[in-house]
Amino acid sequence: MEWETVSLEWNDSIATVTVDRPEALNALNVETLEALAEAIAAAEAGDARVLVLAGAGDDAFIAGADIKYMKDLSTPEAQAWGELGHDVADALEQFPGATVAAVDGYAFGGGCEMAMACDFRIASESALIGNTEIDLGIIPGWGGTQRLPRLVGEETAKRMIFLGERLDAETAAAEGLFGEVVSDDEVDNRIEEFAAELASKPAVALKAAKQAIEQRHGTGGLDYEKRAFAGLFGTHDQREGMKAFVEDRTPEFE
Ligand code: CO8
Repeated sequence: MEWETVSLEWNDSIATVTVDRPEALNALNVETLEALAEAIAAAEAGDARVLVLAGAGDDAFIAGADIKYMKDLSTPEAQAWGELGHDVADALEQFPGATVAAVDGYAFGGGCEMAMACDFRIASESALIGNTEIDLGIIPGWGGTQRLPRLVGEETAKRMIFLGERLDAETAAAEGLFGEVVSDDEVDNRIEEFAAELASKPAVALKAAKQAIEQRHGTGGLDYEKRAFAGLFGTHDQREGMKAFVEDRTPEFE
């Protein structure tokens, strides 16, 4: 299958899914999210033992959901948009093989959320990550309110989300958001090596271990987040926050 903004490449049983929208620092619009969903499904259908999720180029993993698309959405439209992103994040979380986010560059908002839906996050030294949605007058809408506290603990997650912190790689690793940080030159090799090691393990046992670990999490929080996120669309702060990003100025919140 061919997609305009997503590619799927195979190296034996390792599938690499790459988001490629350089003009928007790999931000996710509807077309790209739909392509991602199809690429992940194709990797699963091809029995990938490991899925690596990456962003094309050195500047960005995924700079978030596409703000230009999102800025004028109504609540029902935001609800559908939220569902689509949740479906992709859930597909990553429930992928039968191991998943690795290769975070080289910006991973903000929805980019951070896609990375958190993976089993592992390996970052380059220059990567920056955060659930930055608050500065747009919204909340994390693709699972961040549930997955961030699991990784970093509740108080730290609240600090990061309430303040919209943009963390450098070293800080993110110290807080538990990155599993590993590697120099910019070495990060691709390290991810290849780690993926090969994962792929060499017994696939059925790895899948069982992953599913057993996932049993700890219910879906109530994710469902609550979907409703809360959509409900913020149309508020003054959401309209102003996103308009200010597009106009490249500081927002004036109520
Ligand atoms: N959406 C759309 N376009 C973007 C985005 C984005 N998230 N990020 C960057 N771009 C575009 C810029 O507008 C710019 O386009 P143009 O050249 O046409 O003006 C181009 O990419 C390059 O960006 P910059 O010129 O800003 O590059 P810089 O290197 O100066 O800055 C940053 C890079 C720091 C990444 C900056 O672009 C930035 O802060 N981007 C926004 C990051 C952000 O806030 N992301 C979170 C978005 S909200 C979100 O993800 C919600 C997820 C949940 C959705 C749930 C839906 C229901």
